[in-house]
Amino acid sequence: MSMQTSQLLTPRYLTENELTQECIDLISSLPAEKGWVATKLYKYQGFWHTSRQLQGVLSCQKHFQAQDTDILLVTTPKSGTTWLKSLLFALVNRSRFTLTLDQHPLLSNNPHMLVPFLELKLYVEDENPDLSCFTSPRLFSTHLPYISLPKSIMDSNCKTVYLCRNPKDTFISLWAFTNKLRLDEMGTNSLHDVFEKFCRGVSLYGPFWDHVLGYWEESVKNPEKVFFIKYEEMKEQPELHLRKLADFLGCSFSSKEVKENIVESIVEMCSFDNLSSLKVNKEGKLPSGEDNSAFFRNGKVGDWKNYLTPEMVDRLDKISEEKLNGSGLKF
Ligand code: PAP
Repeated sequence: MSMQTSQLLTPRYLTENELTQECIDLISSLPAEKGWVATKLYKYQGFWHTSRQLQGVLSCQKHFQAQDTDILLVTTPKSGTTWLKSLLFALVNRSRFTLTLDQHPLLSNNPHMLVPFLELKLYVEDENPDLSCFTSPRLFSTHLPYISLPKSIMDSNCKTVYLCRNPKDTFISLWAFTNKLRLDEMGTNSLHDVFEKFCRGVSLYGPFWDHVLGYWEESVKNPEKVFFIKYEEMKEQPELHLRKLADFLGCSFSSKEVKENIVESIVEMCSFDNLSSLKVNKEGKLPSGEDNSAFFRNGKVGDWKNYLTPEMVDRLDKISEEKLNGSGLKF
C-alpha cells in the first residue's frame, strides 16, 4: 500500500499531525509514554492524553464559555458514557421529542452525535466552534479531569453529572475498546501489558483513581452542582436514578408523567439491548472514524471475572484501598 493510501485510510482518531504550534511546543515539554492506540500518551496537568486529544483540551480550556443553564456530563472513559448521554438527552428533551414515536433522534443517531464531547469533538474539529445551534439547556460531555475543566465551567452555575464505574470493569472495557481501535497491522495489546499501565495511571485520562476522586470531592462539597453516580448503581435501579437526575437538573417528572410511565419508557429506549440493536449503532461510524458498535460490547457488571487473574484483582483492590482511603468512596 502506498504511503498516500495508508494515510487516507487512517481514521481521524489516529491522526496526530493537525496540531497547532502551541500544542507541539507544549507536547515537547511533557512526560510521554507509549500509548494504547495512538503512538504516545502525554501527561498534562497530572493526567494522560493523546496528542489529538490534547489539542482539543487546550482549545476548549481557552475558548469554551459555559452558561448557567448548561449541563455537562463528565465520565471516566468506558464507564457508560454512551448510555448516560442517551438517558440525559431523552430526559432533558422529553417535551421536544415524544418517546412513543418511532422518530426519536436516539433511534437514528449514536448518542455521541447528540451529546458531543468538548475536547474530543467540538474543540478538536474547530479551535473555537460556533455553538449557537445548541438549544438551551445545552448538553455537552467531556472526559476531562476536574483540574483541567475550562475555568468558565467552575465560574458558572452549570450542572455537572459525573459517571464512573468500578475500576476492574472499566479496565476490561478499555482494554477491549482500545484493541478494537487498533488497526489490523498494529496487532492487539496483551491484557498483561496494558494492566501494568492502567495500574500506574497511564491510561486515557488516567490515573483512573485521581479522576474519580477529583469529582467525588467536588460532589461532597457542592452536591447541588455535581451529581456523582456509578454505572453499577445505574444498572441496578435505573428508574430511581433517572428520577434523581431529573430532580438534580431541575426537570423533575410530574405525577402525570410518572403515571404515564415516562420514566420507564426512557430507560427502555436507552437500554443496552435497544440501542445496540439499532441499525445506526450496528452499522454506523462516528465522523472521527470509530465504529458505533465499538461502544456496545456487553454492558454487564462484573465481566472482569472472566479476564482478571486473582493477582490482578488483588493488585487493583489494593490500589483502590490506598488511593480512596478516607475519602468515603468505595467500589
Ligand atoms: P466512552 O467512554 O468511550 O464513550 P462508554 O460509553 O463510557 O465509552 O463505555 C462503553 C461501555 O458502556 C461498554 O461496556 P462494556 O465494554 O463493559 O460492555 C458498553 O457495553 C456499555 N454500554 C453502552 N451502552 C450501554 C447501555 N445502553 N446500557 C448499559 N451499558 C452500556
